[in-house]
Amino acid sequence: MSELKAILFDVDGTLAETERYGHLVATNQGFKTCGLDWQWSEELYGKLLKVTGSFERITHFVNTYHPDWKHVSNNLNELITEIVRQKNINFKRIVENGQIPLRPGVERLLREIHDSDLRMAIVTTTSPQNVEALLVNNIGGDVLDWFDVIAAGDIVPKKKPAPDIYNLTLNEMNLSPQECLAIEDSENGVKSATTAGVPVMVTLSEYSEGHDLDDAILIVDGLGDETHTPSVIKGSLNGNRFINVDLMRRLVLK
Ligand code: XBP
Ligand code: MG
Repeated sequence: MSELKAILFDVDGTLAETERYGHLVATNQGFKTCGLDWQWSEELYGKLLKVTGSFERITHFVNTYHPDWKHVSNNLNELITEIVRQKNINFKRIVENGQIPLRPGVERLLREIHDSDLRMAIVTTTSPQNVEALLVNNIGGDVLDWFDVIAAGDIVPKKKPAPDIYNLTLNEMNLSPQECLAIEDSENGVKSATTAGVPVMVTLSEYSEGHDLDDAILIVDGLGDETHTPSVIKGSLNGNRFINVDLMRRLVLK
């Protein structure tokens, strides 16, 4: 039996629908800025999301769909690095324009946890700059201080589904996996948390369809709030109308 001490939040798909309306749009704009006629459809992007990290994802795309390009461009890594740089500029602008709101119930839950005795961390494959832009532009103030750790991007050798980013977070917070609960939206995220031994719940996002989420202890279609009770795909809300601190404590105790 463990007592819950911290909630570990994924970002993309979990806190906000950043993929379809943010990273995909920003990446396509980045291709154009770099003089490339590559444009990813929403469907292709859904397939490419199995590779986490924009740099890794674009590299996979070139190797898979444009293998000839390696011979044309004398430094593919330099080109992809520039595409990602441009993409993050675009993503920040999209977020700052207010086009990527937090999902329903996310701010409510973050505030509830912040006001409780529980700790919080961000555990994500995206870059720290993207995390900061999303949280500061949607919640503002000292929101970044709410998190003991913001574990993001290239600070680990292997991104999700590898457990590295969760292991790093547990180490920095000096917590055991069983004292935490991860909130994720994807197969890669569930695998990463589970491999690190962290119990994980899923809030389904627009790109969760078809993902293997079987290792999650609870699957809902959103966090819910006073006006909306989420649908439960796996597990139980134990009499709660939406995801809250009390429910999450019981999830881990079980
Ligand atoms: C999702 C990802 C990220 C984003 C793009 O991260 O895999 O790569 O798609 O962000 P998570 P970057 O679900 O772990 O938050 O361009 O910064 O990689
Ligand atoms: Mg995610």
